[in-house]
Amino acid sequence: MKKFYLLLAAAMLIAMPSCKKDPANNGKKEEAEKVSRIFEDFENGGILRWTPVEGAAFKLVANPKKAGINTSETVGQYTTATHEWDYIWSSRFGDEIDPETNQPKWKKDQYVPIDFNEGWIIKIDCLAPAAGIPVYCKLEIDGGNGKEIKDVKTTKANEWEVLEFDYEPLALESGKYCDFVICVDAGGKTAGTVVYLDNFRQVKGE
Ligand SMILES: [Ca+2]
Repeated sequence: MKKFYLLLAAAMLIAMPSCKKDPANNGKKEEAEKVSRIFEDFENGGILRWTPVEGAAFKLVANPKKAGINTSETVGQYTTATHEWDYIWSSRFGDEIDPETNQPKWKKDQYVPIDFNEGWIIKIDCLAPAAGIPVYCKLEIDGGNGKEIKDVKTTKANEWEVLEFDYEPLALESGKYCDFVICVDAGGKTAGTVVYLDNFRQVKGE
């Protein structure tokens, strides 16, 4: 009987869920990802059109630190402004101008709304000068009305890391959300902080 209880206790230990949700990864070894969609990798001019707002600056640059988890060629460079809520937003417009409307053409084929059946987690690679910088990631539907994750901060200085945004608790509806808003140093007034972003992707959880 004693042996039975020992076995039972061992089985319960094995069955106990491990703590897998770790928004900022906190130095944990990255498990193999099941990437269902890549939204942006900034290679060859990038996939989306990014617009900086409230004084933020944003441009595509050569990867300043090809090492660790990100050895790709090109990344997005975000420089913060004194505004508490400076940000960048993505849209489905390309840089090509439609001669009829004189407006940028839509990139409809490249940008369909997110299907959360393919995963609730959005991951972004980030290279920051310091740990503890809050990075908000908001998903928006046409015309605004976004939902954001506010509890993610950088955890490393001068080293690529993965920022993880889990939208499952927000129970967002599939087929509606299509644009990103990224706010670095969210709520802070520090200007001139340069943070690099790359590999915006949708990942299936365990
Ligand atoms: Ca890249």
